Amino acid sequence: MAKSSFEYVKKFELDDTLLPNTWIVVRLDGKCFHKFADDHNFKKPNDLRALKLMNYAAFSVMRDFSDLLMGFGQSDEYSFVFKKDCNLYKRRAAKLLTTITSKFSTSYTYYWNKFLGDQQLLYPPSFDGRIVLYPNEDTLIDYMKWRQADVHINNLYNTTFWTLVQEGKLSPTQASFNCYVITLNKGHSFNFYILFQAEKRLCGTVSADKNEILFKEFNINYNNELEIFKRGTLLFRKNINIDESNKCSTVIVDVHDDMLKDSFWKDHKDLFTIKS
Ligand code: DGT
Ligand code: MG
Ligand code: MG
Ligand code: MG
Ligand code: MG
Repeated sequence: MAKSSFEYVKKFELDDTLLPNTWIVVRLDGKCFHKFADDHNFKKPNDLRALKLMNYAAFSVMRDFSDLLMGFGQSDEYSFVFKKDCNLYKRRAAKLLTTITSKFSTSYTYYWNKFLGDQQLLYPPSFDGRIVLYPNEDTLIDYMKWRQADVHINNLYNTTFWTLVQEGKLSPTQASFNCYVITLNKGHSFNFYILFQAEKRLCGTVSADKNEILFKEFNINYNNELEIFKRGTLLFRKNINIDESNKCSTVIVDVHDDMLKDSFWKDHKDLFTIKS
C-alpha cells in the first residue's frame, strides 16, 4: 500500500526501549493520598481494608502480567519486579509503565466495594508511576530492603504519633493545641496554652525511644502490631502441588516476612527464576 503523505509524523516517536538484561522495577504511588485517606475516613495510622485493597489491585496486575515476578506494597505504593529477560512490548518503557499503572488504578477502583464496604468512593484516585532499572540481583535485593525499611521507619513513627494523639490526648501539631482560659480576679483573663504536641514529643527520638513510649506509657508492645503494618506485603508466584498426581500449579501468594534478613533471600532464591 502506498504511504500517505502524513506518515512522516511517525518519525517523531522516539525509541524508549529499556536496557536489555536488567531488572525492571515499576513503582506506583497514590497521588495526594494524605487527602484521599482523610476524605475516605481511613483509620489512622493504618487501615487494614485499604491495605488489602492495594494488595488485591496488585494481585490483579500480577495475574495479568505473567512476566512479573514480585510485587511489594506498603502505604499507598506498590513496586513490581519484571523478570530479567522480560521482552514484553519489546521492553518499551512507556508501554510497560502505562499499562501497569492503568491496570492497577482501575483495579483499585473496580474492587473498592469488595474491601471498603459502606464507605463510598467519592472521586477517582490516581497513581503516579516510574521505572527504575537495576543491573544485578544484589542491587535489586537492596531496593526491596530499602522499601521495607521505609515501612518500618514510617510505621513506628506513625504508630507512636497516633497513639500519643488518640490515647495520650496530645494535639497532632502546633496548629491545634489545647487552649485553657484562665480568668484572674478583676475579670482579667489570658490564654494559657499547653503545648503538648505529639510532633514535638517525637522530635529527635530514635526507634528505641518510640518503642519505650509505646510500652511504658501505653502498654503497647510494638512487636505485637500486625505484620502487614510493620513489614508491608510481598506478592510472588509459587509452584504448588494441587493433588496427588503431583501436577504443579502456579499461584500468587502474599507474605509479610522480614526481607531485611539475608536469610530471607537465601531461602527464596527461586524468586528470581520462577517460571510463570
Ligand atoms: P504524593 O504521593 O506526593 O502525591 O502525596 P501523598 O499524600 O500520597 O504522600 P505519600 O505517598 O508520601 O504518603 C502516603 C500518604 O497516604 C500518607 O500521608 C498517609 C496516607 N495513607 C496511606 N495508607 C494509609 C492508611 O492506611 N491510613 C491512613 N489514614 N492514611 C494512609
Ligand atoms: Mg510521593
Ligand atoms: Mg502518595
Ligand atoms: Mg507513598
Ligand atoms: Mg492499541
